[in-house]
Amino acid sequence: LVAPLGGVTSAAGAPVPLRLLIGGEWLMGDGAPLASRNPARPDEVVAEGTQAVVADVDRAMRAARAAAREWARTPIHERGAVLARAAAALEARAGQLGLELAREEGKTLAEGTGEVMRAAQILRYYAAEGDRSAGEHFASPRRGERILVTRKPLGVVGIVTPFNFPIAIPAWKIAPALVYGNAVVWKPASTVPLLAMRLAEALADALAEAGLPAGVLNLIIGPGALGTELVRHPDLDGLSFTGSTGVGRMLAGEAALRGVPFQGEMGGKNAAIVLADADLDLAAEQVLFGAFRSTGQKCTATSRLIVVEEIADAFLAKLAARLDAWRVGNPSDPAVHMGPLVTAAAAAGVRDAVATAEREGARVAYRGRAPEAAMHAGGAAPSAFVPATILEIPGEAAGVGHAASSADSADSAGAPDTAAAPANIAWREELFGPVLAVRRAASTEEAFALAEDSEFGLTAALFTRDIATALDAVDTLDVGILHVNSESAGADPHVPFGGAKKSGYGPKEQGGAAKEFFTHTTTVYLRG
Ligand code: UN1
Repeated sequence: LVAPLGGVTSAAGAPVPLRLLIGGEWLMGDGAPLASRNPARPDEVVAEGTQAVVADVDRAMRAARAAAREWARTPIHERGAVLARAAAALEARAGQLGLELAREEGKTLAEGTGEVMRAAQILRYYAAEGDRSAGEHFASPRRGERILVTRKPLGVVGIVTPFNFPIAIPAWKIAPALVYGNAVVWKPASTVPLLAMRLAEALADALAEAGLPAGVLNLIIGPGALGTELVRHPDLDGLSFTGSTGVGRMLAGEAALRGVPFQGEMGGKNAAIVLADADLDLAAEQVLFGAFRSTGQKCTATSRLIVVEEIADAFLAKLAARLDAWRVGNPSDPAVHMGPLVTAAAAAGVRDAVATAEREGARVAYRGRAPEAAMHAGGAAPSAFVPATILEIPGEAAGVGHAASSADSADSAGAPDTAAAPANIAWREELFGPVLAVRRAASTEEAFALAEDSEFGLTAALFTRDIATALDAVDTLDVGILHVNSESAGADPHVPFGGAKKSGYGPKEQGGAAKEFFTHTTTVYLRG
């Protein structure tokens, strides 16, 4: 049965020992040492231990396979009850987990606690889906026959998740996987091992309390290469991935070779379009949230701003005033609005990209204050902080009616293929940091064309009071998610989530889409 995580708490000071969860037991990996650090205080180790090796992936897959059959035959209501129990455990510990999110990932306390509550909401949603589950029944063209369509789990599914929502994204994959009867092998980003252990612990404890097979959820902490091992494992029946487009497409290729379904939620370069008739205060608030909450580390983050020329200066001034009022610092301090990036290495990458953008002609329209020296408690250690930065990108008009032709560039991996695309890294690439690239548009039509000037298509945000313009955006913008008068980030468990172009591959997540992905059907011709 499940051993507790060693009664481990994470009071600052004592690193939590890392464990893998395989077949219901918390085990040490046989691989290289790994430590996660507080990005705001690099001398503070949050969790440490050893990582998994390839053989651990195999053990986890076997454990999942051994548990899968009994789990699939457990009534869906009982499977749902496990999720509800785990949701209650997360809620009861939301304060502590929110603090651990701040310490290991760098999210502010408010966002971290909010993420834990959201994960609980997701688990409850899928628990209720168990109660709602229904199949289909058809009449038959033949006498004395009925046709039923039943849903069955895929079997053993792999789940590969990023660092940026260390609790919520895994929850929205693992919850549907489990409730629809699959066993899971989960490989989270190795930068957030403690948070992964916390979610796994809530679920494993709920399974143990219900006397259900412990190997239903297995946790493998280790390098990215283990994701490739997972998708190549002969026992794998499906893979759900969130992360970069490059890794996602590689894993999708492996899954295709194996003939197993793949669900990929990948990058974004999401535009906010602010038109002259918009409520500019609302737009400034929402663009600020979209671009800089979670320090810009969301695939749904607003990383491009397209603003019509006549209000551009006024709007940028509003944004700057709001940013000036933001406190940047240690995210464990409840007064702080923006923390560091997840690691100093990630921050160095964003700083380099900003320098490149400036060399490529971007003008700094705003650069926030760096946090106080006290944040750099690691002395000489490189800082994980990057100031909020707004870059204005010069460029030709976007070639109205032409730029949109990049829409189906799914096979052009990386190369900008639009003549009008400015060759600026901050406009083109997902930087995953607090950087907003701005272009001015002469008209609504040009603003839409600029929004379409991207190889990504996850979300967009449009700020206007005109319903006809909003409806036009629905038809014009090739995105998976469109927000009218709200920020580009955000997701709800009951509606599909996922993107177009380079942002997504395979079935979408959440809502009914999750059931489609995590099950397959058997059509039963039934005669008495
Ligand atoms: C959100 O916008 O609240 O990695 C969720 C990401 C997305 C989830 C975004 N998969 O940022």
